Amino acid sequence: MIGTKAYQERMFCNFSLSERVPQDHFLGKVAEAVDLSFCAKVGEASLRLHRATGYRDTIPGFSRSLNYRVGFTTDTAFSDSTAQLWRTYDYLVTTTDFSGNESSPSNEAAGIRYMTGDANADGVIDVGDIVYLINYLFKTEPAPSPLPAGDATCDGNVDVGDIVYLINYLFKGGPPPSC
Ligand SMILES: [Ca+2]
Ligand SMILES: [Ca+2]
Repeated sequence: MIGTKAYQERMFCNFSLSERVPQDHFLGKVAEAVDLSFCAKVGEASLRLHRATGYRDTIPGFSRSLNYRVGFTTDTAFSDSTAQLWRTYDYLVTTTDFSGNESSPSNEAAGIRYMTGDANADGVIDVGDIVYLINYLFKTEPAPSPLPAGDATCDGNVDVGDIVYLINYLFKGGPPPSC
């Protein structure tokens, strides 16, 4: 109607995403999808979130800007397929409603893209990773970092089964680590 100004609700005026990020949230393996389901909790459907946007830099403390934006998703997961292997990034996540209002950013969280089975983090899976796991498990040498890089069996544990799995993969035609 002429002379009537449509009211545009600004849903994120008091919305702080950083208060909603779970304390134990860890971006972890950035080559895979980051779980963003905490952005829209059950019972808060009225927020009508449209998308989540990811920002990253290699130096903590960066500010949210287009220069650091790596992509967005309308799903409850975000994947940074451009992250370099074995490089640590710091990430921020924001959410945007259907009116284009972008929330305040989340807390920063560090993530590294690693290769499962590459326990010694040199970019290849070879006998060096078997030796590294033996030294970690039986000689108190340092653990793979992050630890899941040594979990060749993808069962959530790093143990002798991962050594056996890598031996089978490298020397007996077994399947590669696939998680
Ligand atoms: Ca390796
Ligand atoms: Ca394992």
